[in-house]
Amino acid sequence: MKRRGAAAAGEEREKDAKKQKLLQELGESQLPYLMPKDDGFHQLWKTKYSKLVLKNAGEIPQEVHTAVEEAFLTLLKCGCFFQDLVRIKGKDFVTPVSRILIGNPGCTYKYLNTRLFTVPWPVESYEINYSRPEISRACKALIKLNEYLHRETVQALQQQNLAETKEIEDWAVMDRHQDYATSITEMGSTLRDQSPFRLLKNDCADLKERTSYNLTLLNYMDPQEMSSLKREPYFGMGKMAVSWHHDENLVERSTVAVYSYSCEESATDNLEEDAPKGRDPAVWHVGLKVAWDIKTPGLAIPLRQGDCYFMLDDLNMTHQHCVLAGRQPRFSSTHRVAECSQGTLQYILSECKTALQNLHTETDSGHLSLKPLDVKDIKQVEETHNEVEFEWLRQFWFQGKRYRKCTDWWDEPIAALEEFWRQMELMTSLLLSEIRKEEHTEGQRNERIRCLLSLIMERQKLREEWLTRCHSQLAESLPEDEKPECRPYWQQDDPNMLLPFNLEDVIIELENLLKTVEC
Ligand code: A4F
Repeated sequence: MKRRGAAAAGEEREKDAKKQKLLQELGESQLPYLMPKDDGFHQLWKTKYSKLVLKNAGEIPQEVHTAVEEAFLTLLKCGCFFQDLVRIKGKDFVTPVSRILIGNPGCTYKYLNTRLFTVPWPVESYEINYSRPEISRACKALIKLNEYLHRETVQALQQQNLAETKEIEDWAVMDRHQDYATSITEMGSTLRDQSPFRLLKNDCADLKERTSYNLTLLNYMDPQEMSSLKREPYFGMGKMAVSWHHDENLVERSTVAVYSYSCEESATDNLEEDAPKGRDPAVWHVGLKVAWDIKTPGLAIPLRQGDCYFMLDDLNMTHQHCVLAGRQPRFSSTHRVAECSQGTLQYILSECKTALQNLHTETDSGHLSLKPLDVKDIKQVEETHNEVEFEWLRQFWFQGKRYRKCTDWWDEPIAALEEFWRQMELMTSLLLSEIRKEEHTEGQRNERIRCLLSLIMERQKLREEWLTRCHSQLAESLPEDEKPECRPYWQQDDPNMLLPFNLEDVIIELENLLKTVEC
């Protein structure tokens, strides 16, 4: 909210144009892709996809499979999976895949302009009420899976680092001739920083940061309930549950670990057809390709019940992946290190508190007034006002009452944020009164008006957009407890509100003030 916008939209348009050009160049033809049964698969994997690591179900302890299977089935039975009404390039779509986010309390994860809020998994010093005991058990199973995948990831990265370690060893051998024992401690910092030892020091901290999964996004889809899945456009890999993409909003170079659980076909459904040409449409696969590269063949990796895969290091940046649908329902648990510097409850509460420090309450009368604000303060207060309204409250209520299904954890924090937002509405109205008083020099006043105006214009634009989204045909077609709520919303004549929901008149007033001063 604070630092994105036009640049990101421009990037998106550029990517889209590139994608269209690529598809045009391809015409009717299709690019090659390999599967494990194909000649050359292992060579291609080793050379172009080495940061993809697979772990077959058979290599994973049975108790992990048993607990995770039970967790998936419980969450499905309790109605905890929801299709998201996401926004791509200004248009709304319902995802074919249903999801639930589970993770550290107070954490959120944003994908396709949708902020999902974690159903908290049990961590020390948090008391969490789940709506049913079996949901509590499911969350416990998923944090245990998280710990298991974390350990496996560290091991996989350490194995991949062997090559780097070898380089360090070679360096040390070379250095031994110059009294190796003293060289590490005594060499100057410049030399030490240029040497491969720098890698060792950084690797420890980075390894932890890039593998400490703070949440998992669970997916569920039954392809037989989905009438119109898209076909994979470049390679002819068949129907997709999720199109080609990079996972968004992750800590740079962090791993994504995926546990995949596809339900098994009954013997009667499982009639082998004549050796099919491409990938088997009955089996779920993950597809991979090198981003913006049509020379390197793609990969389609079959995923049997309980298989795991790891996208290590920068694989998610350099490559794109898609999920190719099989015939039977499938769950997955995708463990991520979400980049949440602006995505935790702790963060937004602290921003609100900073903003509200500019509101003074008189001890005896309780009378509220604004402390003197310079342009920098106005910017902080009004940006936080927009951030809490559009990145938290509207995002939360757009998802209906879904979070109540599993836990009441978010009720109190959202109520607190709503109260802070109310106080910020008061601050905006007090600020408008101040500006109307003309107590500053012309230059100062103009600067303050411009600052406030641009943030109020953004507020108005986003309110219109959210109001439209909440009443779109797609939104209205969702089941009752998933229906988006446009909140906060109030009528023009609401006596409890200091400013109107529709800010057009305020914008006109501020524009006129600017014009008057400039004339
Ligand atoms: O085609 C899709 O995968 C899709 C369909 C839909 N109705 C809504 C969104 C998507 C989608 C998508 C969904 C989940 C996800 O984790 C990543 C996704 O990436 C995408 C997409 C990238 C649709 C288009 C696209 O380019």
